[in-house]
Amino acid sequence: MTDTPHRAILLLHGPNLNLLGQRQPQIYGTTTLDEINERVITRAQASGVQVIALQSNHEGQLIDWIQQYGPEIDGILINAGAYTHTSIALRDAISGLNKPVIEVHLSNIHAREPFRHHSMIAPVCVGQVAGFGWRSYLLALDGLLGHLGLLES
Ligand code: CA2
Repeated sequence: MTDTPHRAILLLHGPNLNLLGQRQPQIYGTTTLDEINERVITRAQASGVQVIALQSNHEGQLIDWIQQYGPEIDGILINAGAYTHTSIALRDAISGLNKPVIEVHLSNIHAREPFRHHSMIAPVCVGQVAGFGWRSYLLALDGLLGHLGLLES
């Protein structure tokens, strides 16, 4: 009997995303972070993949988690919130990891204020999904699982 390798991904949420569903529903929708996590976990489970879901308002904490969990996981889905547009440190943590990372956004950052159009982390990610509300996360999960060869072609 051959053992199936254990697969796991990290689902990282950055600053203020803990408030999802409570404020600015016209931009970010009414779905809460817990509900998004549940939907991603359920979909990933169907492919035999475990999800470690974490949120922090602190840049250094996000970087610590990337360093801490990085060696054990197969890839990352990250909505870095506003750090997307500012954080060279986060970009360095991602590029130092050598694992596939997908950037996720609820809103279409390219259709918003000019300061949101640029992503510091996009060049070190496999791809970016933006503008589909909570469904952005499921689309990004599909992208990551496909990239890892865990989806049927
Ligand atoms: O569209 C996205 O997912 C963003 O990453 C969300 C960030 C924003 O800074 C990025 O430009 C785009 C902001 C998240 C703030 O989330 C809130 C949720 C509810 C109430 C207030 C803020």
